[in-house]
Amino acid sequence: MAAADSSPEFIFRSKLPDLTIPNHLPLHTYCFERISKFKHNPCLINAATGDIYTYGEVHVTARRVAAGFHKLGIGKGDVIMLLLQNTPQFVFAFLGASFACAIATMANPFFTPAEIAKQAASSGAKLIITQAAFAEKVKKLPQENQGILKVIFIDSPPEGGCHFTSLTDEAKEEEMADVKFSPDDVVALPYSSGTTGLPKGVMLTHKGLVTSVAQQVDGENPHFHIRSNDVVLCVLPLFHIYSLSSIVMTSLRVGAAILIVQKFDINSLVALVPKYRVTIATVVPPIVLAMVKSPVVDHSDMSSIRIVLSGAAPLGKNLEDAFRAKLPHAILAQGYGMTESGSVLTMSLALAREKFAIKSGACGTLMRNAEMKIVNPENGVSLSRNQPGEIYVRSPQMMKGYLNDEEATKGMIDESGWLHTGDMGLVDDDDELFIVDRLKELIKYKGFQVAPAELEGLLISNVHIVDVAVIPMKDEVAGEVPVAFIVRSDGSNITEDEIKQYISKQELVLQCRQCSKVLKKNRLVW
Ligand code: 4UW
Repeated sequence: MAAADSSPEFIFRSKLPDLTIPNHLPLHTYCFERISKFKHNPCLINAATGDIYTYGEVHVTARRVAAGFHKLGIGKGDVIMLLLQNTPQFVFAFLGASFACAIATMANPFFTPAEIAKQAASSGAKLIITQAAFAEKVKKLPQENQGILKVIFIDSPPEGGCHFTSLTDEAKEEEMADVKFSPDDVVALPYSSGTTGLPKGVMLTHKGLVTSVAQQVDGENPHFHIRSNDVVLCVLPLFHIYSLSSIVMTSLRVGAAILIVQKFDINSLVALVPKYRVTIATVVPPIVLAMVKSPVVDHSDMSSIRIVLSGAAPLGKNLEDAFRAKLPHAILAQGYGMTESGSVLTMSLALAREKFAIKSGACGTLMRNAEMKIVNPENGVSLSRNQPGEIYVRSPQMMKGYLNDEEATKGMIDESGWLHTGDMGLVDDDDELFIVDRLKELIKYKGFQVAPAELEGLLISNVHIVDVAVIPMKDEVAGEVPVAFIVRSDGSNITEDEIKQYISKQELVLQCRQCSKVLKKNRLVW
């Protein structure tokens, strides 16, 4: 809604001074700018194998991957799908794509084949990098998806398949293509449903991501003070922008070690923390809950943890207080972000080098070099402090837009450049943001997005169903779970169980990006 013309604008800014951000640089150049200071320090630690890669090794490997992409014919603007759990190869491939001026689209490997196929087609992916565990899903990609040149496996490829080492072993760093770079080039293409509808490709540029990382860790008094001797837990999935930006890119910039963990399990977590002396745990509310509830935490050495950062979903004040009572030596802080906003928007200033006092329940304070407004959703009037309204933000870190969807882009970013988050919040007298509600159609299951429209689309395609509405329901462990209200078609007696079974056996049908034709089931041969 447009702001009412005559009313005053209340624009909030960070409590920290703005920065000069080198967002003319490519993302990889910015991240590795200070590498000479920590070339021999650990960069990636693979918790599954114990393998450690130094900064020097990660830098060389990423450049070799970029050269390997070039040899495969993947170049500027080409899309590479990363269908991976958390592994060092995810980071090599993401950085390799950045060096090659290509675009990484990250997909949840636990998606159904239909969801993977949709993202591969919509993004126009030319290459898929995955694991043997997901080979069957990738095989089910339709043969009509001609754009896909190759599937590469980071572990055991199926017969005739290609291994990740073929990228790095057969190419030398010097063989990287000489590409013409622009800061507005897209480097990451995560998918998000935003405020409405189906998942869409979110175009995040080098400039936007450099800005976002700088807003967090640069300056005399960094908002998020990560140090080169920190060990940062990376258990949140790398395909989500929270993990990629606020764990990986921030750590790379400052030279911290990133402990890559494939899957959250409280028992392995309490073993990993003392083993690697984890200092920063970046988590989502269900992990905070598990840490509070689990008795194993009481008997484990958690003394190395100095920061726990929670975000991606609401963290209740009671849970925050219970966590502080359990791990009093650690700073528990919240951040709030969104895929479309190029990630983090607000973060607790308890994480700054020179800390500020914070309140339980607050989602932090606006990042530097950004503006925020709180707007009455009924009449578009900008509100002053302590009044709840829709959160609008404007900053160079925001997305360039949705891929091939101008209309949806216009629905999210208005003509004055304000991004309408679809979240309701208020800014208090100390500049802290409190999120109070959500206006948009989005369900957050354990911090993961579930688009109601996607579930509704699946349900309505069943002949026994004539109408459906999917909404979130509060859940103590997951935060929210989807609940569907269904109107059966005349004469149908379909049961709840039959509907659940129908959902679990989804048909593989997708829209072809080029011709909008519906493609039928088929197989891709590699
Ligand atoms: N409290 C309440 C929160 C909160 C929240 C998000 O999946 P997306 O698109 O994106 C994210 C990104 C989170 C994030 C990124 C970087 C970062 O440093 C950080 O700090 C911890 C967090 O979640 O979902 C966006 C939607 O998720 C909800 C909110 O509705 C938002 O629009 N959300 N964070 N702290 N709700």
